Amino acid sequence: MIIDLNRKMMESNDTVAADNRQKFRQHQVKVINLLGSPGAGKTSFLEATLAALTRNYKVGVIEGDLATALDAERIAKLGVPVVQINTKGGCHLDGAMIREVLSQFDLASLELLVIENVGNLVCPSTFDLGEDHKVVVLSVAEGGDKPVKYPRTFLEASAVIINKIDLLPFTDVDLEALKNDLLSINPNLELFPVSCREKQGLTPWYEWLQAQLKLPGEEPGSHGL
Ligand SMILES: Nc1nc2c(ncn2[C@@H]2O[C@H](COP(=O)(O)OP(=O)(O)O)[C@@H](O)[C@H]2O)c(=O)[nH]1
Ligand SMILES: [Mg+2]
Repeated sequence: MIIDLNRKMMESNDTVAADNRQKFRQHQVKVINLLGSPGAGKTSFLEATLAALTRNYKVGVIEGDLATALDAERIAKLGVPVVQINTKGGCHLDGAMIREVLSQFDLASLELLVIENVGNLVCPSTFDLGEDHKVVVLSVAEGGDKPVKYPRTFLEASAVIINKIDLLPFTDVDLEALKNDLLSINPNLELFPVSCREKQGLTPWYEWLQAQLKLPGEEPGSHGL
């Protein structure tokens, strides 16, 4: 008899992720699973987002890392509740890891939870964590061929942050061609070209995020940013 361990593992992850999702809904917390290669700028993007958001929204962060707590220390400096998950070499977070740390947050008081996944364009995309949206940070320094080489991550995402546009003149990336490639993989993607370093292009992202955070019946923009 051949047992498909991979399928069994995914089935059990889906069950845990569904429980997580139910808990998030019960507490009206929106959850973003932030994906991308090592060095794409996930933590920098999160820092920029938190700086804009935490004036008006209560946000928590889970930092997934292979070995260190460096990113969690960066986030803690912003006064945001942050929990570090150390995967001890594991290449992705899974639903059970998230479930295990949820008791460390006061979910009832949060409006948004951002989970920075382990830097990797392959494994994290197959593990549902219970999030509302997967958001991918892709930097132009990685080269323009990454979406077509790693389509799965982009297929399941709601938005792609095209980061480091300040470096475009030093790369051979054609921004319009990159956008077309992304949309040919997933026509529903929201695309946000930004520079976290130069603080460029972030306003449309803040507006999109704010629209996701709106509660049923709430006026658009009632929180402001
Ligand atoms: N030039 C440039 N560098 C950036 C930008 N955003 C992040 N970086 C740099 O890219 C490196 C990796 O950033 P980090 O946020 O740690 O990436 P992560 O591994 O995806 O979390 C750091 O040296 C950042 O300063 C950007 O918009 N432009
Ligand atoms: Mg990081």
